[in-house]
Amino acid sequence: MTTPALLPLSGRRIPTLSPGAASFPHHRATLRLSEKFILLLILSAFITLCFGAFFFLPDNSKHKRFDLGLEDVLIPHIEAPKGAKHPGGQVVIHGQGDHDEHRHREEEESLRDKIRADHERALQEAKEKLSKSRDELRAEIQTEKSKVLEDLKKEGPKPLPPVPMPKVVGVNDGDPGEPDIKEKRDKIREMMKHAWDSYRQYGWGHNELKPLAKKGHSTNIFGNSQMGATIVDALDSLYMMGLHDEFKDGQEWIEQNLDFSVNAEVSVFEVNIRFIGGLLAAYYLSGQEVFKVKAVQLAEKLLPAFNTPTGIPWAMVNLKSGVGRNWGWASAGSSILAEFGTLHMEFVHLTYLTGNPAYYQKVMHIRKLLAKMDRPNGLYPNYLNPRTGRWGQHHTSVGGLGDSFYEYLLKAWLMSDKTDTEARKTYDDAIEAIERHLIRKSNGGLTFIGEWKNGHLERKMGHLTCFAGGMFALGADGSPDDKAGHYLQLGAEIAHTCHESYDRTVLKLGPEAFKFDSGLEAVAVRQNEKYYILRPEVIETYWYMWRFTHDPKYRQWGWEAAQAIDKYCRVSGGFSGVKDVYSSNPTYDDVQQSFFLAETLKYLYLLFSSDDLMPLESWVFNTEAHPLPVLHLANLTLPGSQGQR
Ligand code: DMJ
Repeated sequence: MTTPALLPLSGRRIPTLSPGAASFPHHRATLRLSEKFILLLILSAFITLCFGAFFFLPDNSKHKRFDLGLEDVLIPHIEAPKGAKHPGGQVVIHGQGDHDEHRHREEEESLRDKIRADHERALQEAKEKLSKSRDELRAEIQTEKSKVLEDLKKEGPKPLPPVPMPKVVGVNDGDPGEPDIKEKRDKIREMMKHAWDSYRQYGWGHNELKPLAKKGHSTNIFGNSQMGATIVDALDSLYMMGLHDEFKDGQEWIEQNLDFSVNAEVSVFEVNIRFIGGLLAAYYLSGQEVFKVKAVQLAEKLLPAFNTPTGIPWAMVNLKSGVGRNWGWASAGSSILAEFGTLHMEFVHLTYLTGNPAYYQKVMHIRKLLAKMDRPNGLYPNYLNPRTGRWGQHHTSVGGLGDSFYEYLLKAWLMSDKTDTEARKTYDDAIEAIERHLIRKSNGGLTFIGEWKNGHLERKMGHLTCFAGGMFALGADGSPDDKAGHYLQLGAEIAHTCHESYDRTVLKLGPEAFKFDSGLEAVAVRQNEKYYILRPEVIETYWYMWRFTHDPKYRQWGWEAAQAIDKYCRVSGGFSGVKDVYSSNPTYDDVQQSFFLAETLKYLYLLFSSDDLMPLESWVFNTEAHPLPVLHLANLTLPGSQGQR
């Protein structure tokens, strides 16, 4: 087909002029005719020139061919004629001179015929095009375009390369044995069913549920589209709890409705931990391809977020346009440590499953960039500007804005079967600085993790920070200088402090943030810090501590929390957060968060299951509690990883 760009678009068909038409249009029409003629003339002259030049070209056939020695690379393999040396060496011909000369002449002749025919065809096509109107040409281009699109659609997404399924261990019933524990576990499964059924009935397909208004709900982290966040987030919990009909129902919705070609601006971090993490976990647990395919489709849509001057991704990206930006509130246009630092686990799995090195390279680039930066007091500030590559405000926390960055360093090491020692070392160094500057004991003897703000320690701890108890316990084994005992102890102390923050409230549910100041110990002061929104972090730490110590108090504390949730957060349309845990008559926030099904109920269920359900030697839970299998990277090279590990 003639390249549309070469077409003379101004060369419309000459309009038939009615008598009495003004002379100006007639003049323009005459000009077009001559333009057209000149163009045709130039085109024919050019073709004739090429055609003629061909006959004057030197005869290259007598020259040695392939003398650059590149043929082995560019041409798979050419069988050398008998008696000839391998191409690239001297060609030795055995008494066939005349015969070969004759063959060359014939080849040349047929080549010339072919070129002649091609040129004539091109000339003919050009003539035809010139005789068409602009509208006709437009219509032709449009038809071609639609045909290409149609063909592309028919082809569908390219199938992913098959890769060996990592060892999937411990996906079993996890029956705890003891009847009283089993009873508790059954109660948790019943709570899961109530949360799911309510969402199924009132919020199906929406991101979350408003359990009092009994309708769908969404926050800006998912954009303005209905992406079924609760379905994706809940899948693996349903699977582990043996709720297989519900799982199937969710799978069907995903197959038929989950589409990422939407004009929605979403949080890269949230979509990664909830959707990609959720889909990957559902894939590994069930083996259903659809989850893997959807995870990869979504990941493709997140990649444009990395198109920044430094490669540090934007916080948000529009799934359709690929345009990214940062939160308006984040220190002078910064990206957030806990957001761009919480992609590693999922992205390594994406590269493993697709063979596409891009994912791995993106997250390794972030790691390398951070490694080169100066850190005030060895601490990582929560804000980093993706344009300049400089830190924003010097605020460090192990809670909101910082938390899962540290978690993913440790888990990158665990997930690599402990071969990613760079990640482990970075984690150890970061924790050492945190212990030195952020971890203190209160007057009443409670260990807490404060927040570092421009050289000053704020003696306040967030509910989010409570996950760190579990993280310290998980990282104890393998810590430097044989400090395993110390970190397990630190995990226990944080678990205790966080339990106190629950125990010192009226509802026995923890506030969003609590202080250790002016005689205050683990209690919230400000009204806007007294809410509980069904968060998992405290229960998460109980579960890890249970796995590592089997101290029954962790099951006891977990059960207290489960009962409190069932008593104060349960409503007929699901579960809701409460606005004040110190009030005996709390009001609801009317949101059933998707992480309640993904994390809070899953950790509770695991707490009352036997340890052989999802053993920690084989699975690593992402920050949204989606389990990903350990990859035995010692036997595996990830595409794009050469020389980087
Ligand atoms: C979850 O989405 C994840 O755990 C995240 O890392 C932080 N907080 C929420 C739940 O509180």
